[in-house]
Parts: sequence; structure tokens; C-alpha cells
Amino acid sequence: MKQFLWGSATASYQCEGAWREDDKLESMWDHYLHEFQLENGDVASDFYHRFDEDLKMAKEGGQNSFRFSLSWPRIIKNPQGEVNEKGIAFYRSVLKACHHYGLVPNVTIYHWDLPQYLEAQGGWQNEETCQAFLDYAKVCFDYFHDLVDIWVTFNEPRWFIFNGYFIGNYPPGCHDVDMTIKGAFHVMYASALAVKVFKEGKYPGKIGIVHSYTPVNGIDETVETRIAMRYADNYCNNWVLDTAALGEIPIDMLGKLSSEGHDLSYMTPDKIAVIKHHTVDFIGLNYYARALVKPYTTGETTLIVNNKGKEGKGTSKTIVKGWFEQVSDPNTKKTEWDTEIYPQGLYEGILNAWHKYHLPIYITENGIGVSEDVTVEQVQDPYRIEFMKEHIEAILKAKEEGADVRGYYAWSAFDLYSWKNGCEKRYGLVAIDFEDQLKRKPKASYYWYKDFISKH
Ligand code: BGP
Repeated sequence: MKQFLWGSATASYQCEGAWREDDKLESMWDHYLHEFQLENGDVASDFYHRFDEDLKMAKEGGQNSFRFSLSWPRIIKNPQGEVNEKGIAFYRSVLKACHHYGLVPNVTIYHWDLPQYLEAQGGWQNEETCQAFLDYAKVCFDYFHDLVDIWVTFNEPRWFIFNGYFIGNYPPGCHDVDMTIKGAFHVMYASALAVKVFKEGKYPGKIGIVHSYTPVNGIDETVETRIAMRYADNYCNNWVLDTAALGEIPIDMLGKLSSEGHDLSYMTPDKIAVIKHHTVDFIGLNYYARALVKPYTTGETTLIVNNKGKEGKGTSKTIVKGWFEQVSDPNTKKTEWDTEIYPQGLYEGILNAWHKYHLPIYITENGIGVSEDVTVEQVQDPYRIEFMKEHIEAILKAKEEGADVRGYYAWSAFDLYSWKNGCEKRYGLVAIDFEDQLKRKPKASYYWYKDFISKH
């Protein structure tokens, strides 16, 4: 049997920096954060220049895998699709360093940094972006297939689509249900197109998708709550996982959307057929928290994400009109950013996903975001150790009960830029002092993880 993968994860925009080096183009995140003068990833963790040191540290931390993403605007030079050889060379160096340090690379093709020229032409609203994604994915397979066995088409379609088109706190900053549905569909179609070209090209390895997994619990056992749970599960999970893993967009969800008057005519039979016939080999689940839900009562759809931490504590809210409402469990702990700490949700969620899809599962992200003082010799982070221990135990329990879980990735390998939260929301096993020459210092959790891995 293949070894279990113990790793940590990152994403291109969040860690690379070097935002316009070596002919990299502007991404939609560069554009948006610069336009609104918000904290950005221009430098981030400077992984672009320090990847060797970072990968060596992962290896010395006992890990045997590393998850990262490729930056589309670093690899494709212009709308004609010309390849940027410098971008290719960079990622080949990263991949070779992974192999040198005994880290199995787990490579995501799209972790949200769309080239801005595509966003300017409508981004995920425009069907042509799907074709552009397919061309870009093929470039990745052609140039890196000798070094990669685990491919991921998209990281968390729900998170970037809902935040970008529905909640409006991510680029392109829209609040529009129809744009959300269309963007979601185009991303799932693009993912299936990439799976198709991967299979037809007979590239080595396996291809999957990574989902922001939010297992759903209900406040009671009533029929009304069970119906609300189904709506919530469609909203949170099924439109990504059923579509990617089973090739089926949940039909009751389409029925509901259509009865609410949404035009779904762009979901044409030819695209549905691509989705149906090109499903993934595995699923990657990023787990931060579950959703506890009750039936919808009253009021407009309200979606609030706390990107302010302590200052915004308790402001998060999810009400989807006519579907469900999310409630906060008074008995569980929450982080400063309102994320519930609930390892049991991971255990139950893995078993559900396993019974439903029967595909290999990787836990591709799991971690806790905290503000920490990193000027000290070593960050003492018992809360992170406790968090990881409880979540890993939940995974191992689900595994013992039969779920085919093949790996665990801590989010994140080292401190990096946390989207709208900035760099001070820290998730890393290794601290980075953004004020002092980006010095790297392993936290206590890094050594705890190393020890845990060596015993398992
Ligand atoms: C996931 C993303 C990551 C990462 C993580 C933590 O949704 O895949 O990119 O950022 O969540 O979220 P945040 O940084 O918003 O706290």
C-alpha cells in the first residue's frame, strides 16, 4: 500500500510574492487589491525566491508531501496563450526541489489568481474563460507531467465564486445571484474539460478537485429541518462534489433555482454531457468548520464573512432566503474570525463523503488562523497543536472505519497572506516575520507535527 501523505499546503498568490517578476502578468487579485489599496500579496512570503529553504524545512519537519498551486498569469504570457518559459522554469525548479526533499507534490492548477485580462473580458461569467482554462491546464500537463502525479483542477469553487459574485468581499466584488450561478456552472464545466483533456492525453497520475467542505448538521430532527439541511447541503457541498465526482448537478437544486425564476439556459446539453462523462479520480476536502442549520424564517438573503478578526467577532451570518439559516452553536468554541472549532464534523463529513462518492479522499487543508507575536524565539501555539491533534484523530477514526483517506495537509506550511484578512491572520507551522526580512522560524506546532508523523 502507498504511504499516507503528511504534508502542508500553500497557494501561489498567498505565498509567492514577486508579483511582476519574470514577465508575470497581473492577476485579478493583484488588480483588485491594488485598485482598492488593500493589503496585498506583492511580496507575501517571498516563496518565489525562498522556496528551497521552505521545502527543506517541510522535509526536516518530517513531512512527505507538499501542496501548492500554479499561477496562471505566471505561466501564460498573453491572451494568445503563449507560454512564459520563465514561469515554467520556476515551477520546474519547485517540483524538482520537492522531489529532492522527498516531498510528493500535490499540484493545484487554479487557486483563484485569474489573469486580469480574462477578468476584464467577463472572467467566469464568460464561457471563453472555460476554454482558456482548458488550454492553460493542458500547458501544465505537458510541461510538468514528468514531475507530478497528483493534480487538482480547482481549489474551492464555492469559496471564490460565492465570495466574488454573491458576498462581494473578493474580486470581482459583485452581489448577484444569477452571476453566482453562472460563474459556478462555468467553473464546474471548466473543471470537467480539464479532466477530459487529462484523461484523453493519458498523462500519468490522478486528477481531482478540492472543495471547501462544510458538513451540514440540523438543529433538530423535524422534517422542516431536514429539508433545510438538504438545501444547505446543496448550497455548501453538493453542487461541487456531486457535479465533480458523480457528474450530476443536484437536480432538486436546479429545480429550486428554476422555480425561483433563474435562467439556466446556458447549461446546455453538450456542456452537461462533458460534466457527466468526465468525473474526478479523487476528492480533496478542505475542512475548517461545519454548518449548523435551521429552516429559513424571514428576511432577505444575508451573507456576512468576518474579515476583521477580533473587531468583527460574532458578525458572520448566513441566511439564504427560502433555503435555510445558519445558526451558531452556543456550546462550541469559535476563533476570532468566527470559525467554529468542531473536529467531530470532519469525522462525520469524511464518512458521509466516502459513502456517497467512494473515491479516495485527501484532507487538503485544515488549520487555525490566529494573530500571533512572531518576534519571539519560538512561537508557542498549543491551540494549533490541540486543533491539529483533534482533527487528525477524527480523520484516523474515519479511516479505521473504512474511509479511504490518503493524506492530510496542514494549512499552512508557513505564514502567508490570508486573502482579505491580511498577513496577520496566521496559519503557518513556520512563523514568518513580515517586518523583519521575512525570517522563518518553526513554531512549536511544527515540531509537534514532526513527532506525530514519526509515530504514525
Ligand atoms: C481556504 C483557502 C485558502 C486559505 C484558507 C484559510 O478557503 O483555500 O487559500 O486562505 O481557506 O482561509 P482564510 O485565509 O480566509 O482565513
